[in-house]
Amino acid sequence: MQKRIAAIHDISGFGKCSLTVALPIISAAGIEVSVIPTAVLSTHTGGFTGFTYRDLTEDILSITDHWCSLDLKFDAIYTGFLGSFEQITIMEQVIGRLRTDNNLILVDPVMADNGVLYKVFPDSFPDGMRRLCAKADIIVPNMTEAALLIGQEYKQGPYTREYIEDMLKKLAGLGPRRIVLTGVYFNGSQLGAASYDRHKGEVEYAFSPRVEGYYHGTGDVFASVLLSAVLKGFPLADAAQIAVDFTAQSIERTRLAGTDVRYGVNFEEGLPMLMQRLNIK
Ligand code: PXL
Repeated sequence: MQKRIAAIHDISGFGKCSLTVALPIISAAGIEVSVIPTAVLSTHTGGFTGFTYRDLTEDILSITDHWCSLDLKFDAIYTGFLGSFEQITIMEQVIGRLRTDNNLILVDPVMADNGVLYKVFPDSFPDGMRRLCAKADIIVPNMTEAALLIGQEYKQGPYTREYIEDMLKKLAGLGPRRIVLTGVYFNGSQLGAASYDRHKGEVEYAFSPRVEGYYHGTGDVFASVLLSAVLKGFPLADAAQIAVDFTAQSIERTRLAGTDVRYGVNFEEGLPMLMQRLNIK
């Protein structure tokens, strides 16, 4: 049967991130996506000034309740960028209402990058995010978000296996069974992700050649592919490799085109290859 995901992120009109990335990627994977927009912006907040920002905090629970009244069921709940601190508590309620015995809760704790918390969020945001992560089956933090979640100082790489594995275990200690940590590297030539499943007790790595430059929205591209592959039945480490490759190729395509890094990555031209890799006939 076709799978169905509830994606709960902002919609930034321009700049390819959150819902404008999650929708096309998950749909291309042959999975139905329903959305709850957390905020509507003219662009994302990374590098643009003067963006519009409409907070939709008040709509989230009404949308959820309407869905519940229709008895809609979701194979996964996928949360990303939240429009306000209050939305963290609301997201816990949404998860409480939409959770079933066998659906998957993926929380992407979108809040920081490159060692700094996004300036739209208060300093207390990581505390709230830590509570939300405790409700998740899978979390996909980058290295900055991971450090904030476990209350550790952010360190730039290259990292050691010991450092990454210690971090993964501390993250699993927050509650989620499975962690996929992004932005992991042991040398200058490769970049990727580390996955950890608490039940298996095993850390697995997925790398791809590093592409220079900081491109926006890549975390959302990564998480959307990862979740699609997991719902398609791929083991977590294989799903992470598919997501690392797809994200790195999207970045490389964008770098070759010389596009403004704020405009997001050209993931669209990679979708046919992704569909093949996910075995979509
Ligand atoms: O890609 C993460 C993200 C999502 N949504 C908005 C953002 C960002 C990162 O800056 O600003 C609105």
